[in-house]
Amino acid sequence: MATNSDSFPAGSGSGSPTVNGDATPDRKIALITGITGQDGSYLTEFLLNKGYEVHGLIRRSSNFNTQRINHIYIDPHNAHKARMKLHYADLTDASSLRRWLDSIRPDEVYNLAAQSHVAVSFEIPDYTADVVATGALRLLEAVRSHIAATGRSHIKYYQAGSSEMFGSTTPPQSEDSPFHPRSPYAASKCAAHWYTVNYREAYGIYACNGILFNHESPRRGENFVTRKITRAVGRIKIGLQSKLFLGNLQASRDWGFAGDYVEAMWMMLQQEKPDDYVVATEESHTVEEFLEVAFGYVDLNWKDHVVIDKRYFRPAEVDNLKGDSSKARKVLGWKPRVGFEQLVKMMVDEDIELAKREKVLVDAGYMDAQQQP
Ligand code: NDP
Ligand code: GDR
Repeated sequence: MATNSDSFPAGSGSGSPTVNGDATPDRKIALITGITGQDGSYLTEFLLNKGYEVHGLIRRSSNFNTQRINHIYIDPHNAHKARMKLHYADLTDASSLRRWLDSIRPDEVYNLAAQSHVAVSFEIPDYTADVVATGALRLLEAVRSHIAATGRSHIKYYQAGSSEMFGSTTPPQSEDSPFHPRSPYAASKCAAHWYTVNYREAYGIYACNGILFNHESPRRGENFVTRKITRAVGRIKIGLQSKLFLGNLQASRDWGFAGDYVEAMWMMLQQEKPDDYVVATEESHTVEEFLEVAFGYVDLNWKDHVVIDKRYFRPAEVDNLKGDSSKARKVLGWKPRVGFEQLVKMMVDEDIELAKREKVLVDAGYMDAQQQP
């Protein structure tokens, strides 16, 4: 990211001149938690293209965690027109959330931050609940008290809800389907969902829940099954790896493209009234079908490489998710542009290129083939 790393993140520090809420009357200001994640990066690009000023809250880590947004970062010391600004905060730190809201004075708040890995949530349930459930409550409360203090009642809030909340409910799942969460992550997302509904009903806040089904991309975290598969396909094809260890291949998911889904988030906040929406492709595929397409695309047979490893099975599984997104299609006018096969091929293409770059490092002796950068 920044060559002058000491200065990062841009705009941090109270009273910083780069924090300019309400700066330009015709420019909207968005605040995004989870900006360094898959969706945060696509949403930032989308909002910048719409002319927004985008502020992202990032958490402190011992290494830079901004790989997904490096390409849109402009060092504020080198450019006056940097429209993406980053600030240190954490969903576990209520004071940081209120402080940045007061200072940035956003028009729209997108709460995307989460410990978002379902399997990991069984390992760290307490932390997952703190970030995913109570973190959303902290942010809603910060919005409520910010509005009470400033009168800025036009502020809008988006909550990143998940199809995991439906859990074992029979598909197709719509806004009217009951929740039956099957993990600490999913139960925490249900709490965040109801906090959002409650703050809308109790305080009249413009707050929406997007209930998004799985969405993927070349920027997907490498320990989610789709990216784990496409990374392996790239590395196997280039000769850096031979085996891929996976868990349950029979689970079905409604997989869409993240770039399409961030548009739906924005659309929800442009309506006259706040509401909750399911966002999905309405098509479901098993992990095995994903394997068939991904390996088949580069003339490999997944059965020659995949090894089942019990460690990747979950204490409780979500077997079948398939959304009914008719409300979002009708009310928002949203529809997905990228289909299943196109998505898989897009991810494989990018990961083949990535594996080629790794191979150069391996051949030059800068990297061990077992090690990933
Ligand atoms: P990612 O895991 O890629 O990104 C999560 C983001 O949250 C990262 O920026 C991460 O920061 C940040 N974060 C984690 N913990 C904290 C914390 N304590 N305080 C502040 N920030 C934190 O998720 P996605 O982009 O895929 O998903 C975005 C949101 O949508 C999440 O809430 C997820 O649960 C939800 N969702 C995702 C779906 C999907 O298929 N992708 C489907 C439905 C819902 P860092 O980079 O430092 O780790
Ligand atoms: P999910 O995504 O749990 O649906 O949550 P993930 O890709 O982790 O799992 C999908 C399915 O694949 C099966 N699976 C494996 N999963 C992983 N991660 N690793 C493996 O080796 C493996 N083998 C099989 C899983 O058991 C599961 O059935 C994602 C996250 O983005 C959440 O934050 C989001 O809310 C939901 O999607 C919608």
